[in-house]
Amino acid sequence: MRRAVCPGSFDPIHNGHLEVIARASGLFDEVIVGISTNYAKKYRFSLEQRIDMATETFSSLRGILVEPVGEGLLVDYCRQRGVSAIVKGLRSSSDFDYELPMATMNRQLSGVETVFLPAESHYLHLSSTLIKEVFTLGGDVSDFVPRSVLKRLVSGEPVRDQ
Ligand code: COD
Repeated sequence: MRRAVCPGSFDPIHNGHLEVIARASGLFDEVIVGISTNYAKKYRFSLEQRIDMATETFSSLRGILVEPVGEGLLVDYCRQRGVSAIVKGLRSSSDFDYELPMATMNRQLSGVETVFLPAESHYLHLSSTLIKEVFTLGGDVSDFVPRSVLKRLVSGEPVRDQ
């Protein structure tokens, strides 16, 4: 079984993420949407909420699992879960500059390869940060996020403790 992980903060998950994850699932037998925790980062949504939003989004799709990847090295998680590839979406050359050293480090540490998928042109501009800003300033983000996310943004669901 060829298993890959699509890691990210997913704070919140958006349609650019969805598109890359769906394409990854066509390349691997199983794709794990790996929700990361970095205690240096301030998230809008708790880990539990980020997991719930992604789980609701992919609930009807076979071969896509959602789980936390912990706060340690991603390659340690990959070893524990039998993951052979990390899949990342690339929007721009700055994404590439940021991702390339991590991909090289991860391969040298563990042999786990990173597969880069170019972002769909329609979603090149999407980031979780921009979506939160547009929403906070009163913009309509319904074309950019799945229903599970819109619901929580609109309801103003507060961050739940983890
Ligand atoms: N279209 C396509 N792909 C997109 C889009 C879009 N519009 N927006 C984002 N993406 C991609 C990103 O490029 C990224 O690959 C992924 O989706 C997740 O995005 P985010 O913003 O939710 O996630 P980040 O950038 O906060 O996540 C960073 C990671 C957690 C993936 C990274 O820091 C990591 O791998 N950490 C693990 C810890 C570790 O092992 N560190 C040592 C590395 S050598």
